[in-house]
Amino acid sequence: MALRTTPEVGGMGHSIKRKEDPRFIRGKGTYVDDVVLPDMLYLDIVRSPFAHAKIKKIDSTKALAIPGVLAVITGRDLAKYNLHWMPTLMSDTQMVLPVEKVMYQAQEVAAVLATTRYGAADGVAAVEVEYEPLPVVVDPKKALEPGAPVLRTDKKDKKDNHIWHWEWGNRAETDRAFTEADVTVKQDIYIPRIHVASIETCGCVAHWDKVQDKLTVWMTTQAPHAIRTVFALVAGHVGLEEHKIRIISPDIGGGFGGKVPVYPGYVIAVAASVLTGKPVKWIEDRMENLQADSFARDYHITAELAAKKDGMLTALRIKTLADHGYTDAAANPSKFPAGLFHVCTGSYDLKAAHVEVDGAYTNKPPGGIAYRCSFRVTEAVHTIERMTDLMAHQLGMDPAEFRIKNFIKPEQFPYKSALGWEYDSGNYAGALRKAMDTIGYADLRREQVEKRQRGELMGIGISSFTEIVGAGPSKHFDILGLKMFDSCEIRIHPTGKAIARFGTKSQGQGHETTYAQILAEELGIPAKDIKVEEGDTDTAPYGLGTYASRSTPVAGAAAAVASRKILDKARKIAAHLLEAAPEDLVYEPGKFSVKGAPDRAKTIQDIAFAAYTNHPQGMEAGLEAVSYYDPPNLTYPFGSYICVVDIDKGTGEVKVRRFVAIDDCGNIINPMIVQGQVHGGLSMGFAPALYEEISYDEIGNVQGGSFIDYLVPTAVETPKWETGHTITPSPHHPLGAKGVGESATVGAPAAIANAVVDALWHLGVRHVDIPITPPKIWRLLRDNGVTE
Ligand code: MCN
Ligand code: CUN
Repeated sequence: MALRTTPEVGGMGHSIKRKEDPRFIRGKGTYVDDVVLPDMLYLDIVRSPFAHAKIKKIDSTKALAIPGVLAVITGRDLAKYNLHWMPTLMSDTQMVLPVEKVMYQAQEVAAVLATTRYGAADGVAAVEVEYEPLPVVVDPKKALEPGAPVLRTDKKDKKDNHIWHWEWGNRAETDRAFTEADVTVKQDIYIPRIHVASIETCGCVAHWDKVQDKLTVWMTTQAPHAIRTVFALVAGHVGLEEHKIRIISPDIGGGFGGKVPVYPGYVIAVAASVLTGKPVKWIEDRMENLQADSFARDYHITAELAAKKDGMLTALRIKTLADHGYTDAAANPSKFPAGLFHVCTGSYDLKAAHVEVDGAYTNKPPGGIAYRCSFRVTEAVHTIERMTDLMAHQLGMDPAEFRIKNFIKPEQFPYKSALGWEYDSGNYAGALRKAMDTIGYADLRREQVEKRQRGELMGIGISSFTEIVGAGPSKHFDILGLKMFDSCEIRIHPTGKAIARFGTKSQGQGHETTYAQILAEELGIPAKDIKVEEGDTDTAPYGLGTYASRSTPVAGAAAAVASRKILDKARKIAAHLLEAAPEDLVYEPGKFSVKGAPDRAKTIQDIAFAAYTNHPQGMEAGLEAVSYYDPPNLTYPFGSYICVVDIDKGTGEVKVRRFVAIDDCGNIINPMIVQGQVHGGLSMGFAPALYEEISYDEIGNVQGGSFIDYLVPTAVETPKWETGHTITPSPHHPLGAKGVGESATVGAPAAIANAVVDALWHLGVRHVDIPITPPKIWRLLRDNGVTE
C-alpha cells in the first residue's frame, strides 16, 4: 500500500504541485494526511522526557515569538472547559493534557498550534517546561508491593496501584483436579509489550464549521461511530452534541487494533479547531506512535496444567499480572477486564479451569490495547499451547499425538468449555493431520533424531489454536455500554445498481471486495454494480467498527440478513409483475420465476425498476433494507500450525526453515483475501516471536522507541508461508463463515516458541520467553555447555 508523503514534506517543488492538485482538496485524498483545507492550522505536541514528574512551569514565551506560532495549549487551558481528562474505553480516566504531573515518558505535555507544520515543530522545540522528577514505578510486581509510590494520586481514594482483580472458573474443582493429578507442569511465561507498526501513523483533521454548526473530523479510526459517541459524551457539555459531529474515517494504512482508542492528539485538535474556528491537522510521527500510543500484551503469567498418567489433561490454573501502564485503556468488552483471556483452555477438553488476573498501574503509556489480538486471545493461546507442549514433552509423548488425544472431538460441538464459552464448531484433529501431512511430520521427526546425534539443533513446533471472534452477542458484549452489534444498509437504485453501507471500517482487509461478494451472491446483482461504503458517520448505519475480527461474523451476517429482507419485498413485487402468488415463485440469485414456468421470470433489475415505477398499490416504494445484526454466539475459527526451526549454535540465531499453516474459518468468502490475511497475520506472529519487544529501563525510559531499536522484520527475515485450509462452517452464522483476520497472529508465536524448546529440550531447556533473540539462545546454550 502506498502512503503518500504530506504536501509539506518532501521539498518545495513537490509541495507546490501537491497544493494545486485537486485530488488533495477536501475529501478527495485517500488518507487523513491528504486532507488539506484552506486556512488549515497544524498541531504538534510537546512530550515529556520523564516517566513520572511534577510539572512546575510551562513557559511559552519563546515559542510564541516564532513566526506562525499562534498558541501553546496546556492542560490548564483545557481544564477551563473540563476537557483535560477523558474516559478510556474501560471507563478509567486518561489525561488529554496534564495539569499537575506526567505519568510516562513521551506523554503529551502541551500542544503548539501554528500556520505551518514546521512552525508547529519549531514551537514544540521552543516550549520550556520545568519538571520535578518523581519516583518511577516500572515493574508491575513492585507496583503492587506495600509501600510502592501511589501513581494515580488524581483518584481521591486510591491507596495503591492495583486496578482490579478478576477471576473466572471453578477454583475448588480446579484445585481438586490438581491434587488428584498424576503429573503437573508449572511455568512462568512473560508476554512482553509490543506495538503495532502500521504504515500510517495516527492523525486527524478537525474542522469546526461555525456557519454549518458542525464539527467534521477526518481521523484514523477503526470505530468511527463509537468515537463520535465518545466525543459527544466528553464534549457535549460545551456544545458538541452528537448530531453536530461527523467522523470520517478515510482510507487507513493499517489499524491492527492501534487505531481503536481515542488519543489526546485527536481531542486537542478538535478543541483547537473549536477555539480558532479553523481546520486543525495533527499527524503523529513514527516515534510518537511507537512511544506514546497504547500498547499490547504485557502479561506476566504463571500457568499450571494437570494430567493423568495416560496423558489425559484434566485441569488448568492460571495467575496473571497485567501491566496496564498509567491507565486501563484496554479496548475490551466492558464485562471482561482481561478481554477473552478465559478462552485459555484452547482446543482441549479440560474438565476444570480457573484463571485469575490482576491489573496494575505503572509509569508507562496505556497498555492492554491491541496487536491483532482478538481481546487477549493471543496471550491465552500462547499460554495453553506452550503448556500443552511442555506437558507432552514432560510425559515423553509426541506433541502432535498428545494434542490429538486431548482435543475436543467433532461430535462434542457445540461444546461448553470449563470456563463457560460455547464453541460453535470445530474439527481440530482434521486441521492438525492436514498440517502434519503437508509438512511431512514423520520424516521431520526422523531427521531431527539424526541431526541430534550429529549435535545439530533442529526443532519442530506445533500450535493448534482456537480463536474466538465476532463480538458479540450484545447480552454479554458492550464497549462503554454500547452493545456490540453491527450493521448493513442496502439501497437498490431504480436501475438495479446498489449502494451498501456498513458500521465497520476496513483498514486493508478488503471489505469493499468481500461485502460486495456477499451481496452479489445473495441478491444476484453483479459485484461491480454494488458500491460498498464505510467510515462516514453521517451516512453509515451505526456500528461498533472493525476490530477483533468481527466484521465478517457480525457485519457480514448483517449483509446477508439485509439482503434477505430485500428479497422478501422483491418476491412480492415480482409476484405483482408476474401476476402470480409470492409463494409460487422460485428464487435463484438475481431472478424470480414462476414454479414450473421458468420463462415467466423477473430479474432483480426488473424488480428494482418496478419498486420505483410500478409497485403494487398499498406497498411502500423503494427497495431498501437495513439490518442491525446481533449474533447469537461468537464464532470459533481455529487452525494448526507446524514450524521447523534450525538453531545456529555459534550465534544462537533461530531460523524458521518451514512453516505450514492450516486455518479453518468456516465458509470462505474470498480465498485470496483470506490467504492474504493469513500471510499478514503470520508475519505479525513471527515478529513478536523473534524480534519485537518494548521494554523500559529502571527510570522508565522506553527502549525501543524507534525502528532502530524496535525490530520489525522485513520480507528478508520473514519465512515463506505454506498455507492451506479446512472448512468447518459456523452453524449459527447466516453464511457459515467465521472471522479470520487475527487467527494467524494469535496462533503463530507458540508454534515458533514450541519449536525452539523442542530443539533444546534434551539440553534441559524447558521454556524461552518471546522474543526469542539470538543473545537469549546463545546464553542458554552457553549455560548448558553447548558452544561452538
Ligand atoms: N473473510 C473471508 N471469509 C471468511 C472470513 C473473512 O473472505 N470466512 C474476509 C473478510 O470478508 C474480510 C477479511 O477476510 O475481507 C477479514 O475479515 P474478518 O476476519 O471478519 O476481520 P475484519 O474484517 O473484522 O478485520 C479485523 C482484523 C483485525 S481485528 C486486525 S487487528 C487486523 C486484521 O483484521 N488488522 C489489519 N487484518 C488486517 N489486515 C490489514 N491489511 N490491515 C489491518 O490493519
Ligand atoms: Cu486486537 S487488534 Mo484487531 O482487534 O483491531
